[in-house]
Amino acid sequence: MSFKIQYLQDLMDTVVKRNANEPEFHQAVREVLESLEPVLEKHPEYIQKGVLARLVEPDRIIKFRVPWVDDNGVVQVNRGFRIQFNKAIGPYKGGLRFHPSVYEGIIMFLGFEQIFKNSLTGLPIGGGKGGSDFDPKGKSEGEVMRFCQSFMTELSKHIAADTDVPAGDIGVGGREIGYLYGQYSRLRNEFSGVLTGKGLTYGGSLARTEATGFGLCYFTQEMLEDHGSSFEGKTVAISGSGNVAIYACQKATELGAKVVTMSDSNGYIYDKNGVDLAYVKQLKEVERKRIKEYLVKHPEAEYHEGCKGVWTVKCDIALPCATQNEIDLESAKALVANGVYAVCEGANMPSTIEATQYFQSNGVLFGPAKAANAGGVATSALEMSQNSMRYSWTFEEVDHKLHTIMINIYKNAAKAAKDYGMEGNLVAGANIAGFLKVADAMLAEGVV
Ligand code: NDP
Ligand code: 2IT
Repeated sequence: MSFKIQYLQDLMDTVVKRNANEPEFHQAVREVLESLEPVLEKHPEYIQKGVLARLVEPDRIIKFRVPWVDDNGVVQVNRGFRIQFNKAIGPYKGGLRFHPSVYEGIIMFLGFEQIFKNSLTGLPIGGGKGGSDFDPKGKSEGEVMRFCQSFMTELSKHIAADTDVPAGDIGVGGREIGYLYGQYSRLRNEFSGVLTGKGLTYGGSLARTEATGFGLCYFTQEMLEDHGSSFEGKTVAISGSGNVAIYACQKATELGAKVVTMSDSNGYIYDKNGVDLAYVKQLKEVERKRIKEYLVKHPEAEYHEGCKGVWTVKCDIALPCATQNEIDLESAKALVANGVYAVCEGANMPSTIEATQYFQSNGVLFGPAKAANAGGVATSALEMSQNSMRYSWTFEEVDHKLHTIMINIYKNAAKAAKDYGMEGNLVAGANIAGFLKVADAMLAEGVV
């Protein structure tokens, strides 16, 4: 599709030309620019002051070699990235992803999305993202530690507690954050809140582990209640079986739903009795095994090879919590044909643009990632606050703050959509609400 405002079409063309071969980044930018058309019609100053042209170009892209020695004494070389996208409203903030599919375009799309998501939290955090094409799967503890130490040896030159504060994402959980933190602390000889998602013994926040999944369900609950519905008695399909999926499963179940699926990159399980989450946690968080092992304890459940099939399971609510573009148009059609009522995105950009439009034009309640999964980074910002205060809040205090933040994100996105004549369109609402705060800060701070 082309834009109504010629400036946006020209800007999109520039983005595509300047960042050739980065389709995920193009997709993320296109969606935001489309949402902003009605804002720019009312406020041409954002164009005149170059706000959009500056927003689509990161402050800096840091790209580095990560050499490490494997258990056989062989030197391995991976590539590391940190993209510091925008710091108009706070220090760069966003996760690190370790996955073989990581290249510059993935970090660009994630960093760009993070600007708007972080703004939506209402907390003072700018946008950034990083990672590596390193695959932690199948590596020994020693290999993971040496990789993390090498990665941080370079990254430490570019981050600091008031400058850029990384956290986890795919392939980076508590274990990796621990090794990264240890190396930073050693190199700088300081103890600061330079990473979030830390362990509870060295400055981590209670409820950060649960935050993205719990936040996703708080957002979904608010959206459902706004339409006279709830999780109570609903059947939920979840993809993924990592950090976000596990705690989304826990909270959806606590709120009265039955979660019937989980997946990994090999396949998915279907348990019509409701997923045994304690066993999934044991398999995934402790033993680091594949989801198909679920059948060892639950032979009555089904396992299917291939992760796409998860969207053919009949459900009322779908919570994609694995990866980008996991729901394409075909999967969206299958979900709608099975009567899905709501889709809320736990993963970043899990629905293609065509899938999103299909949900919206078929009356499915749709909660976009930037809004729905912002609970993780919001709680990271709460971890930063606690680190600055040298204090820690109880689980209940953090969880309560998270819940309030998610309700506000829903309300602000819904209101922005309504204010700009697109009532019910939370994709547009989230993009607009996230944009306005950053854009106004950029106007105030001048051309930088
Ligand atoms: P984890 O590494 O803990 O889990 C990722 C899960 O997704 C695993 O089950 C993994 O399966 C599956 N997965 C990963 N890549 C693919 C792929 N290419 N195809 C199919 N399945 C895949 O990561 P998280 O749970 O932290 O992250 C999941 C999503 O949520 C990501 O999109 C992330 O960006 C997003 N997110 C994470 C936040 C956080 O706080 N952690 C915050 C906000 C968003 P396998 O084990 O086979 O790789
Ligand atoms: O995508 C995300 O928001 C995250 N991976 C969490 C980032 C963070 O800084 O907690």
